[in-house]
Amino acid sequence: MGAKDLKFNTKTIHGGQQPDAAYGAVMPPIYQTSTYAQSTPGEHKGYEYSRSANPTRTALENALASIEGGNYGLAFGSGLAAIDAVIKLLSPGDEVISTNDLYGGSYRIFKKIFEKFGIIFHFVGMQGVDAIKEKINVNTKLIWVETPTNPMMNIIDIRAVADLVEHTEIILAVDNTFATPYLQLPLHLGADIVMHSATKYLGGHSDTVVGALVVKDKELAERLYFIQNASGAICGPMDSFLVLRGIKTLHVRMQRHCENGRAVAEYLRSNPKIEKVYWPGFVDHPNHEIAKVQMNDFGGMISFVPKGGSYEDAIKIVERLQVFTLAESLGGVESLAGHPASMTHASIPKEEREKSGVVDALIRLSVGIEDVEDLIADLEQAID
Ligand code: P1T
Repeated sequence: MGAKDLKFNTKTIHGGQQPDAAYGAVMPPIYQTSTYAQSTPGEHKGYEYSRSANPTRTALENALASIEGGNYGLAFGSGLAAIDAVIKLLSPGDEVISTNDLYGGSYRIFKKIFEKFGIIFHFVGMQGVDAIKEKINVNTKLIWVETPTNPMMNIIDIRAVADLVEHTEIILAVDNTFATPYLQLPLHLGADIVMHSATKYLGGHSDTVVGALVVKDKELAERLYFIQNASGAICGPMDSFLVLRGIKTLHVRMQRHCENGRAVAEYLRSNPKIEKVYWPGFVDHPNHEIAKVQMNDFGGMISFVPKGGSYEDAIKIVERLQVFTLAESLGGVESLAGHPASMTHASIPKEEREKSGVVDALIRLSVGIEDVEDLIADLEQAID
């Protein structure tokens, strides 16, 4: 049976993996080495220097390719390093169309790092393809989609965007951090590049910072590999090992994240002190129909606004939480709460972020895999 025929839950454990050649270790050893002995210059066992390749990173990259349904995986030192590599495919004068509701750090690298090198970024609402169509011109080289979006939980129709660029040279990249391949497979929906902050659900234990890219196309993989090696923002062997270990339980964790996410979203919606809950599983979520088609479930990320909420109200709630930890990040086994306006999205100017709904009172939850009764009781006491 070829690795490509395996079903998803089997791929998370076995995809791209073989017992280690030296002693049959079932988990790849952490090859904590910078270099590899050569018998004569240029003759070696497949590895010469760990920026170029490292066996533990190779094991992770193969696993990433397998679970995303791609052919090539690349692991980086962070999600932002992975994004950095994608933008380095471009040249001055090239244009990028990005969703206007996305992780603040992605916005920051686009605007504050790459704009000064002459790359032009357009931020548009991507709930319909018309806004994207309007911005496409001969200089458009990349469309950047994040879905569900961070933190507003909007859903972008990946197949519709892929159809729009199908017979063009425009690259479609999808940040799959919130959904993970358990919930959606962008490459199957027509995307060219899948990107991850593997720091989140793929790693799953809040113990490492890692980024990933997966592609199907060999030529694109070679261009990205060149950038990865030439720029050097690689993932180290210990971090590769941790994410690889995380991926092995991705499916069981995601199942529980989704179950708990649903219960917490429904609880928040039933609480009269809550004004608005953003979660794509609600049938009246504006993009619910797309979510139902392109995702297998709705995930464990939720945002909400307390009634009549102010900045201070939101801060009070997140400070009072006891089971939820107030922290940046998401996707770990433990539940986290965040205040986007002052934390993850503080790098986006206030009027920009408020346009996409990131108001001062918005609170974001990463619902973990604890007993959901404890999570709901914690929210109850903090909101009361
Ligand atoms: O933190 P890093 O591994 O570099 O990944 C950046 C990144 C990229 N894309 C999305 C959708 C993300 O959520 C992130 C990181 N996000 C957080 C740290 C956060 O709390 O939202």
